[in-house]
Amino acid sequence: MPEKIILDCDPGHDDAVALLLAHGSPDIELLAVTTVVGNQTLAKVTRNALAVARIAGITDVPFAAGADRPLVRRIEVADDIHGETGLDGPDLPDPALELDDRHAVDLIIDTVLAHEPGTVTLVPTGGLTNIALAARREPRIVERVKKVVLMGGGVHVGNRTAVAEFNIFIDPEAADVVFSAGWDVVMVGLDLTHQALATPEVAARIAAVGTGPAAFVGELLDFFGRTYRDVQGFDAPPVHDPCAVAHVIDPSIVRAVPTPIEVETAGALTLGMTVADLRGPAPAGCRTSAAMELDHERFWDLVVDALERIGENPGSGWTPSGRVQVDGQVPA
Ligand code: PIR
Ligand code: CA
Repeated sequence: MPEKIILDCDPGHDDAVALLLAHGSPDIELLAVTTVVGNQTLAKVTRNALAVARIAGITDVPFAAGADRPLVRRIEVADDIHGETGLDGPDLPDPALELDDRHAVDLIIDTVLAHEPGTVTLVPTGGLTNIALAARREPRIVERVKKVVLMGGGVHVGNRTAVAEFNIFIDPEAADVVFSAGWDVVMVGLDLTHQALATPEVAARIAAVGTGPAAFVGELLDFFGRTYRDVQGFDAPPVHDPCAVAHVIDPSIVRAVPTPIEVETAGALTLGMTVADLRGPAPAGCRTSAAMELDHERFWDLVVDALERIGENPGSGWTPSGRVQVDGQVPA
């Protein structure tokens, strides 16, 4: 039986890959997609989500827009990494899908309550504003969801600050609500996602799929690779968000260990840090875990397999720009 998920995202290059993986994987049933302010404004990331849906050929999944700002803090976007549109690089087609009328928080709640208890997994890959609001608005979903598998945080690493990861840092109060709500939380943080590098070999495998959607991923990774190189000094970009989807598909590919984790909301130097207690075995009843070890080969197998299953999509409204070399080399 495929795992039922709701993807709450802020596309975002790696969010787009997560959406393609979720759509193309035979082990995932994508119930709904919701958007949240993060990498760019809500309007931009929502448009991006709909454009990616068209390229992927997603026609029968509800998409809804959610929070346009964090619970308490000012909006902070990641235009240094994701560009002015939030999905710079490829030219995007006009969306074909209409947004659902509901607010994302209502779509999340309705979708969870419409399915059997313990069957729906939430997969947030942006700030946690929508998820926190949903948990507060309808506490029954905390009992009903199977688990929350989120991309965010990290045990030893930060990217927005020395110790804080972007998705947690932009809305630490929401992250605190989500980590302490009482449901199972798997933190797929930077310790794990910095192993999910789109190396030249990976880019070559994706190019070899030879379809429009795969070429689209190639153009995304080309832009993302350039900014990651220029801004953060990486040789190859870490493709964070599909790691959370991969954990849902097969936890032996994205391996997590039980660890108590709390979110810092008051620190002067440590705001947004996910503080993991690594002393000894986790106490009985610990509901949080941290992903630490990636099977790189099998992770990219999942992504390539999903792209092969998606295949060619004549209605995508998208053609490659020709700006990306397809021999696996990232142009200088
Ligand atoms: C990636 C992101 C934000 C900032 C940087 N520097 C890199 C986005 C990704 O979409 C991912 O979900 C998470 N936030 C990684 O921090
Ligand atoms: Ca994201």
